[in-house]
Amino acid sequence: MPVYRPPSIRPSEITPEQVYLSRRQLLGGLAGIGLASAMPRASGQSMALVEPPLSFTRNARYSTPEKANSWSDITQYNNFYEFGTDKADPAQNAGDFRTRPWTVTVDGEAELRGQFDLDSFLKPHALEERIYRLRCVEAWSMVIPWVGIPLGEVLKRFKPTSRAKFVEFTTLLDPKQMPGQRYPVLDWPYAEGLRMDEAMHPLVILAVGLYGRVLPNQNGAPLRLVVPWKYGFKSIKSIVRIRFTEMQPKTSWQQSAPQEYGFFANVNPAVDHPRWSQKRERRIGQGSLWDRQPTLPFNGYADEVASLYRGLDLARWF
Ligand SMILES: Nc1nc2c(c(=O)[nH]1)N[C@H]1C(S)=C(S)[C@@H](COP(=O)(O)O)O[C@H]1N2
Ligand SMILES: [Mo]
Repeated sequence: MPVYRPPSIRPSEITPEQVYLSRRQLLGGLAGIGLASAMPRASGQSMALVEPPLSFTRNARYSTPEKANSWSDITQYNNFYEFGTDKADPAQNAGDFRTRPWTVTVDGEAELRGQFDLDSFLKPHALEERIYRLRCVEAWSMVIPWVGIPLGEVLKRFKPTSRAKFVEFTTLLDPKQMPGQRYPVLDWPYAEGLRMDEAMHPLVILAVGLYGRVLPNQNGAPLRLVVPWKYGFKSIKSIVRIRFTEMQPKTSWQQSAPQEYGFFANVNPAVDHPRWSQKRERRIGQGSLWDRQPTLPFNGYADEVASLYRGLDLARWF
């Protein structure tokens, strides 16, 4: 992946000292309640922690029994190039990112289109918790307890037409707030896409929270996609636009390196990345740097999704 190093800013520099201290005090005060062990002690936490916990039901059918990664693994080891390319950058640089008010635009091949305030966009849907594996194309993985809503139910509301063959997602473009966008690391804004049948699959969610709390900014607040059988880069963050299209949309990673990042991006241990093997992966937070576990086809979700790709040569359409 391209390398650039934005100036590194400590949280104490980007947050008024008073706010920074009161957040830390608040965190101290959380010790003793159920989630305390999973809650952050280090710097870089977001204001999400001062919002009330979300109410949701757990979806056991679509949750892995594996042990979830800690709050600090999930919120301090991130890919969010809009806030820098180092894993620690998003937690350091996204703290003041404004996620309200937030407008989601729905357009393209659908009977209903329009601009929606995030709260009205989400309102018809009940929140669910789903514990999913996330497999990054860089050969590491995590287990994350997301809170969100099934994407398919959202898309149906807008009555896609028969010409809608794909769905395109776009991240906010705002170089003032997103320092990484001041550098040509990717062709901003970040964009991703799914084929319509993939998008409608019940495993795909739009996440608004994790560990029962509002999403920290570095994890893609206020609204991000989660597609558990695909490499993490499909799971686009801070979405402002959802568009139904007839043609396959261009995705940022495909445009930057088409031979390395395909449109489908299905986790496939049999297809190596041109620069490294995909056979194994490192589970963040477990074992030593050298411990690797086998990568499962479709990231372990083959029973649910393999049928979507029947007849497709997955080595060619990677
Ligand atoms: N807008 C945007 N979305 C993004 C990215 C990004 O750089 N920008 N990185 C992707 C990659 S490569 C991964 S692995 C996941 C990481 O999600 P997490 O930081 O919440 O674990 O976000 C994905 N979504
Ligand atoms: Mo990734």
